Amino acid sequence: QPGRHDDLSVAPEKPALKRPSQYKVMLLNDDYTPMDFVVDVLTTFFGMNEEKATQVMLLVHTQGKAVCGVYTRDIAETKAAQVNQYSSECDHPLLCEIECAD
Ligand code: NFA
Repeated sequence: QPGRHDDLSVAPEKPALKRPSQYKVMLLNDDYTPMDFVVDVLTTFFGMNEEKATQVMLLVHTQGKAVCGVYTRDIAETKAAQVNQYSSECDHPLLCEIECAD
């Protein structure tokens, strides 16, 4: 019949898309890693400027841990692994871990 609408265009299905889970990359305090090295890690791996990196480093130092950034799972895992490998290569005990943010 003329003028009849196609059902699909009238009632579209909701697309089956979910927002990907977000993960926090946490930096952990220790008694041995030099403060300058931590600032260097935060500028190199997390794109922070010197001032922001110093703030986050001091937060980790005083609170025990702090968030360095929030990413999707693959990116968060890669960042943490890169930091842990670099620290180990430089003979510092500095560690990152990831935590689900949702
Ligand atoms: N606590 C370390 C020190 O006193 C500095 C540090 C800060 C280490 C943040 C790890 C993370 N040298």
